[in-house]
Amino acid sequence: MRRLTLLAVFVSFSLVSLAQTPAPYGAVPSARQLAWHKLKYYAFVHFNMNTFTNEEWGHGTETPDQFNPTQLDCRQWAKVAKEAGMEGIVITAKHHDGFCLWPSKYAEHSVKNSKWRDGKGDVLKDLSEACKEYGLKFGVYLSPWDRNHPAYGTPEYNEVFKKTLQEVLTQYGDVFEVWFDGANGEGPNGKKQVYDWPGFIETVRKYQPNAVIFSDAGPDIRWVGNEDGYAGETNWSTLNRDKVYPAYPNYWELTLGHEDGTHWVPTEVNCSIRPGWYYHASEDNKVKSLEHLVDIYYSSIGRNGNWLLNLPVDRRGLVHENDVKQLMALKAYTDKATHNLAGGKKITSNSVFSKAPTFAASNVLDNSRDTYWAAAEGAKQATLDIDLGKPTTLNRLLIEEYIALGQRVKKFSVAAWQKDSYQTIASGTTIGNRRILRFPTVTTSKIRVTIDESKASPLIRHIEMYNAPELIVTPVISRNKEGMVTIACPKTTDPVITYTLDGSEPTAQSQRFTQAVALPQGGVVKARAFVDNMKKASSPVTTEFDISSAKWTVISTGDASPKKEAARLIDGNADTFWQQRKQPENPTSVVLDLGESLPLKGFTYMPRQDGKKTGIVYRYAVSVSEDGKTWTGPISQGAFNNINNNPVGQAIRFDKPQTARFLKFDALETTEASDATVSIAELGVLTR
Ligand code: FUL
Repeated sequence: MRRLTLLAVFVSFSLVSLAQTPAPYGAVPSARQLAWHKLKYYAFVHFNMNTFTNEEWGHGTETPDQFNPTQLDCRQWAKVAKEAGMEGIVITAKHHDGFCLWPSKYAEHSVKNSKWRDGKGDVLKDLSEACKEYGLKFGVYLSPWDRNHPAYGTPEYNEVFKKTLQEVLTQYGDVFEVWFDGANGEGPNGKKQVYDWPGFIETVRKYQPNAVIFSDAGPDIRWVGNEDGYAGETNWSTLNRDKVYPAYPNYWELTLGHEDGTHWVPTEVNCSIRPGWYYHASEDNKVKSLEHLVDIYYSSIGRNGNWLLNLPVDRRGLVHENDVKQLMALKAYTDKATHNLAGGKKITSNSVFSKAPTFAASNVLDNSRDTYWAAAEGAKQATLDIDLGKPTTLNRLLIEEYIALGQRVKKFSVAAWQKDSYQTIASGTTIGNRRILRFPTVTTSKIRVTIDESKASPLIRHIEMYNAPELIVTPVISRNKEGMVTIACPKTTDPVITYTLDGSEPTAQSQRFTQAVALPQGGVVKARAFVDNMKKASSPVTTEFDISSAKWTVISTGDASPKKEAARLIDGNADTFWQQRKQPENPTSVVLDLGESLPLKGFTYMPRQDGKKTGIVYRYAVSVSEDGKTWTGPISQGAFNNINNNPVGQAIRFDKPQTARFLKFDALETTEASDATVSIAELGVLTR
C-alpha cells in the first residue's frame, strides 16, 4: 500500500513536471554544439605550401624554403575578417603535403626548416594573437593524409598525428573548431593508413574540450556534401552518425542529413570565394560576384548551416584586394538586408503549450534567443499571426526553432494578408537552427506563419522579417565555337549591358552590348548590367578567353570512329558534355586537330557541370604532335587534384611551351575507379 502511494505521488509529480516544459524530441545538441550554433559566418584561410607552388594538392616533395611570404600579416587577415562581419578564422595548419605552419617537433616539413624569418616564424602564433586582438575565434584545419611524413602508412603515424594535434591544441590558446579533412588522393598504389579516429577525437577532447570537431561524420559538425556553398533546402541536423565515416561515398546524404538520425551533427557549409582553395594569380579575376555570394549566404546561413567562407591568402601573405572588395560588398548588402521589421510587434497563436505564459507567442518576436513559443502538447500544426501594425514592405523571413529540445518542423508556410484574406507567399520544409525564406516583395500589415507538419509540437524561438535590397543579376559572358561573345542577363528585364575589352572597369558610359562580339583569338571581357535608367548597376564580371575552337575538330576519341557527340567537348558550352565507355585495356584518348600550328603553353579540362560525378577525369597525360602521327610526350602528366569535391575548370601549364597542331588527351583514371565511362565538358588549350 505504502509502495502504491509512493508510486502514485511519483507519477503525478512526473506528470506535473512533464506538463511544465516540453519534452525533448529525438537527438539533441550538446553544450559545445549549442555554442557553435550561435555562430553563423567565419573564415577559412587556405595558406600553406600550395600558395607558393601554385597547387591545390601538394606532393610533399617541396623544399621548406619554397614557403616564403614576403609581407605576411595575420593582423590584416583578422582585420578584414572582423570588418566583414566574420566571427573567427580556421587556418590550414597542415594540408595534404604535410607542411606545418608552425615549428613542429614531429615533422621536418615545417616552417622551422625554411629561410622564412630564419626558421623562427610561426604562422599559428601570429594568427592566434591577431584573432585575440580582433575578438575572433581561432580554429585549425589539419589533414590526416600526409604525403611527406616518413611514418605515413604505418601505425606509428597515428601517434605522430596525435602529438601534432597536441602541439597545435596546447600552444595557441582557445581553439573553437578542429577541421579534419577526409580527402585522400593516394590512388590504388598509394600508401594506406588506417586512421585512429577515436584516438584523434580523444586528443581534441582532452586539450580543447569546447572545440567542435568537423568531418564527414562529425562527431560534432558535418560536411555539407559539396564545396559549392549549398545546404539542402531540407536540412536535418540529425545524422545516423555510426553509418557515416570520413570520405563517406554517399556524400549527397550529408546535404540533407538523416531525418530522425541517431545523433545531432549539424552542417557547416564550406566554399571558397574563388574557384580554388589556394591562391592562384590566374584567379584574381574570378572572385565570386556579390550576387553569387548573396545566393550562397541564403543557401548556407539561410538553410540551417554555418558558413565557412575560404579566403585564399596570397603569396605576399595578405588577403588580396579583390577578395577584400567583395567581402565588404557582401557585408554592406547583408547589413541592409537584415534590418528587422517585426521586432516587438504583436503576435498571437492558435495553440500554446499548457497555456502557460512562459511559452507565449510573444517570445518569438522578443530579443532573446533563449525564450520560445511552444504549441500545445501533441499539436503537429499551429499558426502564428503577426500584426505589423501598418502596411510594411518585405521579401525575407527568418525563422528559428528552439533546437535545444530537438529539430521538429518538417513543413511550414508564410502567408501575407492581402485585401481580405491570407495569400501564401512562401513555403519551406525544415527550419532547424535558422532558416531564411526569400520571396517576391510584398506589402502587407499582417503575416501568418503556419507550421504545417511537425514531428512533435513545434517550438519556435525567433522570427524576423526584412526588406532586402534588390540585386541586379550579374551578366553571363559566353563565347561560342566560332569565337562570338554574347553577354546576357538571365532573369532581368531589359537591362542595359556595357562592356570593355581593354581590362578597364565597365561604366555607364562604356560600350553597350547590342550584338555578339567577335573574339576568336581570345581576350579579356568585362561587363556590367544597369537598370532603372542606368541608376542601378550589377557588380562587374570578368571572363578571360584563350583562342577559340573555331578551326578545331575532334579527329579521334580512341574509339574506332569519331562520334558526332564528340563535338560537344569543343563547342564552347560547358553545359554539354561528351561521354564514352572506358576502353578495357587502353586509356580513353581524345585527339584534337587545332587546324593550325599553335604555340601551346598548356591545356584546359572542364569537367561535366551537371552536378554528377560519373566519368570525371582524375589522372591525365597530354601529348602533342605536328602531323598527328609522330607524338611528343607525354609533355604533361598528373592529377586534377580535388576535382571530385570541387569540379571546376582546370588549367594546366606545360613546363615548356610546345608548338603543335595536334593535342592528345589521355584519361588515365577517373575519380571513381568503378566508373564505366569518361566524361569531358570542354577541352581547350592555353596559348597566352
Ligand atoms: C578538401 C581538400 O582536399 C581541399 O584541398 C580543401 O582543403 C577542402 C577544404 O577540403 O577535402
